[in-house]
Amino acid sequence: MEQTFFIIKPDGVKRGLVGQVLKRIEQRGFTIEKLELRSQVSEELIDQHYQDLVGQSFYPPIREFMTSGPVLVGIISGPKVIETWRTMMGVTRPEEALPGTIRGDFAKAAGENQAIQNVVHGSDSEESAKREIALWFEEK
Ligand code: DAT
Ligand code: MG
Repeated sequence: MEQTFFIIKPDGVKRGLVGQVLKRIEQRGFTIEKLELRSQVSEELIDQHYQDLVGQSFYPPIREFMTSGPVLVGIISGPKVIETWRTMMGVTRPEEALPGTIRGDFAKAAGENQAIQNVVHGSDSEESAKREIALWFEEK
């Protein structure tokens, strides 16, 4: 069965959105295979997670945001879960995310020079899902 990796980001946990996000996963019929609250994520782990973005000018605020508070991380499974979870999340920018999506319903638009805080993460391909599951859950 296909699996994907997701994060409820610090804004989602702080704003009390955990229940509503998990409800959508359950409602959609996906299986929660793993679920862990990580109270403090290291900068090193976030840099590895976002390895393709580390060099970007907007990246330092993202690192700061992602290490600013507890996150909930997990694995969900089901048919076509990678693509479907991305659809359920909505697009990256809160102001462009459609109503009905998690980001479109909950994410607050960022001010200038602020990190985009968009409530959730989801792996964007089978390759990313495998890499991210190993990074976050397997002993190194
Ligand atoms: P997504 O989270 O939709 O997969 P991504 O992987 O391209 O988007 O980027 C990861 C996070 O980094 C994203 O949720 C918000 C931030 N980000 C991406 N592109 C950005 C940009 N051009 N300016 C500011 N922040 C950005
Ligand atoms: Mg991404």
